[in-house]
This record gives sequence, C-alpha cells and structure tokens, in this order.
Amino acid sequence: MTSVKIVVAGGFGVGKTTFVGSVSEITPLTTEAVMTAASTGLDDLSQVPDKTTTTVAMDFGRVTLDEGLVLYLFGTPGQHLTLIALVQHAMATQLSMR
Ligand SMILES: Nc1nc2c(ncn2[C@@H]2O[C@H](COP(=O)(O)OP(=O)(O)OP(=O)(O)O)[C@@H](O)[C@H]2O)c(=O)[nH]1
Ligand SMILES: [Mg+2]
Repeated sequence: MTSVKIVVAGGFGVGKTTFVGSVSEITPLTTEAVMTAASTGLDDLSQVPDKTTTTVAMDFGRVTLDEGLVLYLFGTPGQHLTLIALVQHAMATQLSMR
C-alpha cells in the first residue's frame, strides 16, 4: 500500500476543516475549540460571522484513491494565536534538540 499526504493550509476560516471533512471517507479527526475574546482584533470574522470554533491542532481525513493508494489529508490551524503558539513550540523544540 502506498500513501500520499496533502497538507491543507490557509488563512483563518477559509474552509480547511470543512474541506477535509467533506472529502474524507472516514469520520474526520477534528480538534475544534470554542474561540475566545483573545482572538479579537487578530482573526477576521466578517466573512464567517456565525463561526464559533477554530482548529487548535489539526484535521485529519483519509481517501482511498485505488486499492494500492491511499491519500491522507491534514488540515492546519488558521487562527493567528494558534499559529504563533505552534511556531514558538517548534522553535523551542528545535533549540532543545541542539
Ligand atoms: N460559502 C461557502 N462557505 C463555506 C465553504 N466551506 C466552508 N464554508 C463555511 O465557512 C466556514 C469555514 O469554517 P471552517 O471549515 O471551520 O474553516 P477553517 O479554515 O478550518 O477555519 P480555522 O481552522 O478556524 O482556520 C464555515 O462556516 C463553513 O460553513 C464553501 O465552500 N463555501
Ligand atoms: Mg479548521
């Protein structure tokens, strides 16, 4: 079995989680959390006024393309605060590995 991976990245609220969930053949793994006032002024809700949750870690889905090929989909967080936290964590991890 061969597997391929696609990372679905993009800005806040553009539809990453919706896309992964729409095409996945399995119930997608999601990590939605309710947004707080901490994102006020950072994340633009004007295009998605009814949005109340955001991805805090990742989305994950799977699509079997043929009997020998499976596609794994990974959705990233889009919220500025989450991206900043992930970059800080990645940098700290890299420094501690030196
Ligand atoms: N009109 C339209 N709306 C969509 C489409 N896909 C998603 N939406 C809506 O747009 C919003 C996007 O929400 P999410 O799928 O959570 O977006 P996201 O990019 O994962 O958001 P974050 O993880 O918070 O960055 C939801 O309200 C969806 O119902 C689309 O193709 N067309
Ligand atoms: Mg999302």
